[in-house]
Amino acid sequence: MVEKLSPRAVDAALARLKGWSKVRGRSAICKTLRFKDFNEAFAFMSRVALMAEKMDHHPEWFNVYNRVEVTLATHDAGGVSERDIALARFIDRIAGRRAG
Ligand code: H2B
Repeated sequence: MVEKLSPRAVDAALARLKGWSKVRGRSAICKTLRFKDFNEAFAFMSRVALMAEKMDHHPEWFNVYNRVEVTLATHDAGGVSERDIALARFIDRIAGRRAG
């Protein structure tokens, strides 16, 4: 069973990620990414979806055209765990320079 990280550990992890912040009122982290167009946004989502399946760890997300809002939390742990940090790191790595 994966452990929920302490608020301090979440802060420490956020400092090493790009553009992620804490969600108010719950233990979760979020980031909004913007792409050139829907095609790029959806390509990004497809890559994340494949990784999410591989990790058995799935994002909460919302897409409108070129914007993707991603929220990560580990439902089984009731908050942010190392799995969310790992997925966030993957997202930062594949999102490239354009998305921020
Ligand atoms: N994704 C996320 N974000 N949190 C979870 O706790 C989780 C998941 N649990 N994906 C997985 C699936 C679980 O429901 C399955 C049964 O392994």
